[in-house]
Amino acid sequence: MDPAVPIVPTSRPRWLRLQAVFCSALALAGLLCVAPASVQAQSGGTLTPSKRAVSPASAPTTGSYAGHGPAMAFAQDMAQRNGWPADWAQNWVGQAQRNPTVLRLMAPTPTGVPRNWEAYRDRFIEPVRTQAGLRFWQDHAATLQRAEAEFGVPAWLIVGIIGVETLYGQHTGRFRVLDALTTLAFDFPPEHPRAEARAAFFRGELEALLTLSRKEGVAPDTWLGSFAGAMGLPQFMPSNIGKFGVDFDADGHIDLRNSPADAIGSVARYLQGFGWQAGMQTHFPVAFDAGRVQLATLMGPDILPTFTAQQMQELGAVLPPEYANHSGKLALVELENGPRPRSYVVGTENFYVITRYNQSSYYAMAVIELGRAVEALMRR
Ligand SMILES: [Ca+2]
Repeated sequence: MDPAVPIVPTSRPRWLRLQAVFCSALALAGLLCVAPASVQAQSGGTLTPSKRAVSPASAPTTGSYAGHGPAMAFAQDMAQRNGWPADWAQNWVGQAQRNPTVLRLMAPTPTGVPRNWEAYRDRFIEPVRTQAGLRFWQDHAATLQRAEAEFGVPAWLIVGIIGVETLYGQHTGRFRVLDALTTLAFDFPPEHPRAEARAAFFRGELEALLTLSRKEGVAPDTWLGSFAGAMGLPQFMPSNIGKFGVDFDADGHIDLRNSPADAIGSVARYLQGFGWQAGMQTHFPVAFDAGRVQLATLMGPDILPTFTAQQMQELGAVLPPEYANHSGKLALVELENGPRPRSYVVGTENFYVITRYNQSSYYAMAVIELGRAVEALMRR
């Protein structure tokens, strides 16, 4: 969950990704060819490593942030705000190492690469991942059931998210989070269209990391995660661990890297916090009345649920009879399929909740389909 980056942009490029950064999973999945672009978010990073080389002339060198003016000043401010010893904060920020790989991976990816839902889907809904998901569900069935009872979030959705993010903990990231966040906070790539805002975001995450370290009683340089600082099975950013982390195995610590129970409870609480509604479908099929469909109007709000079922039908969408009177707001979701025709579904408010984890309709669809595929294996 790094905020940031949609792995694959929604129907139009966005710079906001709320939760997850599964860079390791993406890289392994070879998604670079699928995603055009952007990966940035409020919280996070880029999912799709850029192929653009960092020019040697401008590439930051490695080195510590000890003596770095803005970093040291920020450490002092943090200490004052939080009542920490100033030398403690400056010592840890000063020990952070500038990491050029983090900056290279965060740089915007080239645009113009066609998106391809079918190719994207095939990377995630495949036997290795579904079998790992089956084992995860079997191993943690009681915990998943407890999370569903407590937070109203179904097991299949939690299983889908953790599977897409990290292949059930197999790829949680090997970057030192202290280095990644400090690098992004003080050396964010200036060519990024929202460099200032992104750097400010990462300064907030650095503060959250130090807060978390004090709370958990661990050294700030021990955390490992993605290049954007997302950690553990569900790839939570530090601030989201603070807001949504759950000690679901009741051992006194929130440990998203080593405790599947804590990861399960935290994912469920996160989705509940963003408004998951138990029992509501995520999406359903749609057809169009070719003679009167107003596609541009339907696509206008992108994935934000905006239309009533009645309004959608007035704009030429043909909904399945069982959803013709759906009571919540809806969005038309468009998925590109490379050179083949685009496909469409109608997303409900619950579909939108999943995109709060990663602002991408492709991400949400992959999570849903993986979770449902594993659920089917469980029922076999
Ligand atoms: Ca725990």
